[in-house]
Amino acid sequence: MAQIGIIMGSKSDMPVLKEAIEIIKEFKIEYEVDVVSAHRTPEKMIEYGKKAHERGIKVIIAGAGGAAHLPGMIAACSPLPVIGVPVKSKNSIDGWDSILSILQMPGGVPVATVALNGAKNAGILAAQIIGTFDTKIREEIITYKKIMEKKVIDSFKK
Ligand code: RP5
Repeated sequence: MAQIGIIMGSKSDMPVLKEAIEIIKEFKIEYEVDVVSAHRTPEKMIEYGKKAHERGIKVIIAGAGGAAHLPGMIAACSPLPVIGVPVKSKNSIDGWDSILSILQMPGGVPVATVALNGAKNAGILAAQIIGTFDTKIREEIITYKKIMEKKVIDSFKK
């Protein structure tokens, strides 16, 4: 059963969001992926936000570019934690439009916003949320950090 829901405003966001998918696969967490647009498929978006937790999803990663309303609107409809990924899309001026659309949420409706195109970190953060109650995943994250540390140290041995 999928525990992480990954959604994006358009299929054109996939080159960015695939970095979240890759790291979630590394952590061996089940996930689902879909295209859900706040503007083009608003009813599907509301349905997704209202029902994801009933399917067993624990955390949602939502990526969008330009006037990036998807993460905030999903957060408005869902009781689950939402991680927002601002995408530098073809309709984005310079990325700031996407960042600010996702970051500047009103009080009461948080979206944990990662860096521009920061889908890898969104995947890691989602895994860490799963790791708060799943010790096997927590161990995977501890191992991941150890390997990362070793790679950095090994990359610059004097
Ligand atoms: C946003 O508009 C999507 O999330 C995407 O980043 C951007 C462009 O979408 P397409 O015109 O490529 O479908 O809503």
